[in-house]
Amino acid sequence: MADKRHENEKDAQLESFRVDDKGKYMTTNQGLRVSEDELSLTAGVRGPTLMEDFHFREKMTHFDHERIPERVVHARGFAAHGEFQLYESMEQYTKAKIFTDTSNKVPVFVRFSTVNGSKGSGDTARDARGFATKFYTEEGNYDLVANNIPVFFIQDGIKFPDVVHSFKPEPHNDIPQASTAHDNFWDFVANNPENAHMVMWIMSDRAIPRSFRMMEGFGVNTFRFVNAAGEAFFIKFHWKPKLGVHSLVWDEAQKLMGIDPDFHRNDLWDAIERGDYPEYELGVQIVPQEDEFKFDFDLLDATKLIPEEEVPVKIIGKMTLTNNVDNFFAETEQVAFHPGNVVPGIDFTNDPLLQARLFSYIDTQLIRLGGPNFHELPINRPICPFHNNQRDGFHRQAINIARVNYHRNSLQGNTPAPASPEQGGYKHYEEKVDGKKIRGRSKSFIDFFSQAKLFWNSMSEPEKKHIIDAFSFELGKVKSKSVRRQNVDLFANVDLQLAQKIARNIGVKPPTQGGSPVTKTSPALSQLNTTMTAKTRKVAVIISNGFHGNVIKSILDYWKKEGLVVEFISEDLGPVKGTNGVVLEAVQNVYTAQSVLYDAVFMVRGSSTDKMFNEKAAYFIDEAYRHKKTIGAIGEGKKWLEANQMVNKPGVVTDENVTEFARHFVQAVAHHRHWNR
Ligand code: HDD
Repeated sequence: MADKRHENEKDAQLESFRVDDKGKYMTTNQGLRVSEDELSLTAGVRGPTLMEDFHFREKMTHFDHERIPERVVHARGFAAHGEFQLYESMEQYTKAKIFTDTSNKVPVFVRFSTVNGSKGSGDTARDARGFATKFYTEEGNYDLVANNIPVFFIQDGIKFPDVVHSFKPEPHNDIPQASTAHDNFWDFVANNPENAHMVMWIMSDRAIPRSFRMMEGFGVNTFRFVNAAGEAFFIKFHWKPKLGVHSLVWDEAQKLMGIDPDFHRNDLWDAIERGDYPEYELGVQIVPQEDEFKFDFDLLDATKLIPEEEVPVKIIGKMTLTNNVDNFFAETEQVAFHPGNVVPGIDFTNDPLLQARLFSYIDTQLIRLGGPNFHELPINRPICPFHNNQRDGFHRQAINIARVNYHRNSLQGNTPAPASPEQGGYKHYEEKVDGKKIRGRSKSFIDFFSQAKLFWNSMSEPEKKHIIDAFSFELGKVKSKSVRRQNVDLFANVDLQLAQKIARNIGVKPPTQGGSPVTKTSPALSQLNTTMTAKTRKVAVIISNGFHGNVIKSILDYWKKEGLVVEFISEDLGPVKGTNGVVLEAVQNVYTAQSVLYDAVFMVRGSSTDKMFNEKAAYFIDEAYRHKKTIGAIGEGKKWLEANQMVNKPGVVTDENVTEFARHFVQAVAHHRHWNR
């Protein structure tokens, strides 16, 4: 791994825990040098293994206990280190140092995840993605535990076990893995209409991101900022990726589950190793307390978003991911997030989903990480000192030297002492709360369909088509006809045409009435309105010996300048020689490379005498074309496009002039996909 370590306080702390075994003697965990690691201690070469073989027992016992329970949700994840830099002080709204001190770069650790699948499932499943960030601030750890979808399935956390049970593999046979295309999930959907909005998002392109680097992140719940004067503001958090928000197509996502189940992991890892550090801007929507009831939905309802056109997202800083982890288990697996990890100036609201979250995250770590001391694990430790009277428990690291372990005391001057707010002590926002103890839901939470319709209205035509296709795929897999029909009836409340189209595709009688009257749109919700750039997009260059060295070199030089990443595919792995002494390195051949691994294709070579090559190359281009990707060809390569009637089609670049070709290709790649093909 290239050493691009970005030194900061967290990195320095982690450094003290890093262990390098290279060049060292092998020892037991007690430090005793081991003289033999392949042969057990036995009574004679053909005799039984002896109990006294402590080395064997230690090695085997440790191995037997290597696994810990996977996360009950978000089991499959991938993480990186980075830094957060604030653009401007937000002191008007919050006293949190992380949001007021622009001089400081705050170390962060970010874990991306799918929600549904097991730890060993594929990256490109149709699912929400987790986007959890731990800020190691000087006032303590602050966790922003976000998803790439701004709303949630349910309004009250007491239903979380129900929704999760419904989408996980069914209990009788543990099928299907990492998929919501089954009866239990859709039975839950139909019978819990509050999830209609979230399900629209899950059926949309947002649920099959192109890359972790091309996803938004949303805090979902409404949080609170509190400034030094004690004034509070409602806050929605947003991460906006600098590369824009882009998705795969469903056929591609399904194929990637087999061809490269680690597609998103590889993408993030490689980008960081190359120095293409992923960047996300942090934005906040700020609502003054007095505007709490200004909206046609309830700010405390996590199934609703605040349209960006109504309350603009104020961009306040940028996060850059600069380092891959050294050890997946120690860092990515053992990191423990908790929405309740806040700092002075950031507070909660009465959102019943958030309130439930505040209980669940600590509770789940106790079983997952095996005790109450997981905050001492290197990845979870704050960079600031921490002192209290908590003691003991499994795997305690700290050796608390004081005799006193209680408050109040006289033997230690009543320390560790609580701090006043002026001294940095956290003080909860003093919200007046007065009510009867009831189990009930506010009437302001009851509109389940207006924002689902707002989302539908805001989609472009291709996005709408993808949503219909996704519903048809998922509901088509549902065996119960009654559940299929119930869902069509549910989504008829959102949009009649949508429900009718799905009904036709899944063998259910199309509904004749329904539909939400909402006509509003929110352009910010459509991925067609996102940043379009070719930067870091991956191009497959299909090439063979004898290519025109100078021409290809000038194209590649230009693309490099524009930030494209190229990979050469030839008949054989190894050097590919062109004229003018230009030599390229083929790292893939037609046996290993598949079009779904790339954003675009550049055909330099013509057909071959090798039948297999011709078949594979033809399939490669055809598949890329069907997935609406940019295709470019020069010279001999053009024959492939002519043979497949692709010439002059949108996103197919064939300019004769080399400079124009290189430029137009980049422009086409920046488009992401050519839906008008
Ligand atoms: Fe959660 C993990 C995000 C609702 C209970 N959640 C988890 C992770 C993310 C989210 C990103 C993975 C963290 C990591 O990488 O380790 N969760 C969300 C968002 C929600 C949400 C954005 C909607 C606002 N979650 C939610 C509710 C509950 C939970 C309503 C329970 C009442 N979530 C958990 C958990 C997990 C978790 C069971 C499993 C592993 C973990 O916490 O550490 O506690």
